Amino acid sequence: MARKTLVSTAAALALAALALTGCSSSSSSDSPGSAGSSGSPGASQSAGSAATDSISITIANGKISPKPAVHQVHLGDQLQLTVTSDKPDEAHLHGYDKEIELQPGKPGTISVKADIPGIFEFETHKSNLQLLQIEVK
Ligand SMILES: [Cu+2]
Repeated sequence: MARKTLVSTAAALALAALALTGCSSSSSSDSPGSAGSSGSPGASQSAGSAATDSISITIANGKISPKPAVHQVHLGDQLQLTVTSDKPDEAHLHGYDKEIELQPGKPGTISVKADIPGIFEFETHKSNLQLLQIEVK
């Protein structure tokens, strides 16, 4: 029950973040990060079916924010991982084997259906940072 509350709070936060960043369009918003409002620990759990879990990560000076964590994703959800790096890099979601090129200051998004259960790493290849892990179940 307490758990339910947490989950919906996280979902609400995720939604708020989504609304703020307008994430599906890569237009105009060229200021990454800001505000420090994101980063509820272990966020992005969604109740209900086939929700979208959106996670945004910023890499600056080799530092990742929010700090790497394990994100729980419901099997069958749509997962959206957005990364903004201050250097050219490559982000790779293991298990699903999805890769994107990152250009400095430009958000790159990987969008997959979370249909493979397990724990997978999301990392960068050039800077070799582990950005987060997803746990799909
Ligand atoms: Cu990799």
